[in-house]
Amino acid sequence: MKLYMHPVSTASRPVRLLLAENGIECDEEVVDILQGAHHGEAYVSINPNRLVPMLEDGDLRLTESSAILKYLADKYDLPSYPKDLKQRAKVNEMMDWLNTQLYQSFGYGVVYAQLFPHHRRRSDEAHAGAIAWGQQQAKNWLQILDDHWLGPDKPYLCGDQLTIADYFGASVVSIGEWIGCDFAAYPNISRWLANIKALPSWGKVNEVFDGFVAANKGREFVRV
Ligand SMILES: N[C@@H](CCC(=O)N[C@@H](CS)C(=O)NCC(=O)O)C(=O)O
Repeated sequence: MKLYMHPVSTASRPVRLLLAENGIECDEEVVDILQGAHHGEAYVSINPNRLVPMLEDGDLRLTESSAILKYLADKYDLPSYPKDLKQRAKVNEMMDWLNTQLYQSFGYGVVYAQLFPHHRRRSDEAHAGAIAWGQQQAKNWLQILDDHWLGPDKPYLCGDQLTIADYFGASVVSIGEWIGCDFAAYPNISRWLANIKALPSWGKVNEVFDGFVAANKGREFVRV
């Protein structure tokens, strides 16, 4: 099995966390998305999306981090993707919500918009307006994550047990650290994120990402 990935990538980090936490052997190939390697012929010919991660398992090529997490959890029979119909439906619901609601507005609308030149809008005014809109949306979703999905008691997103939604969600939320967000305004998110960061493999899997976070300390950003 081989994972094409980049260690700083939001969508690659949860897959690498699942692999590390469960001691699953998997070759890794870094696709240097920061240097444009995902646009090179070699990678485009196997993944025209030009995105990471992508998993190769024999004749299977799988994109979409959420699908990869589910595939690996099923393949290795992991308890983090429950088999019970209703419990699994709740994990799927959470992952879809994270992917389509929070990640879109927070990741693309706020964080990437401020970090990556290819996310810049046509004029300064349009760019600032897009970020302000993303910020407003992201704050709404983060408040809902804090109040509704987590609330004061749940240690994990889907209840008392860690699930693949936590691997995914922790990556999506922690990208905010890249622009200096500390989530102090969201006590339940802070508490939950600390639970996921306490996983034995978190530090190692996220060390490159943490380096990027440290490099941005002191820079000005629009935050949530
Ligand atoms: N929906 C995809 C998103 C993948 C994605 O956005 N990958 C980013 C890194 S986190 C990427 O490859 N970006 C390259 C680019 O934007 O040029 C997934 O969940 O796997």
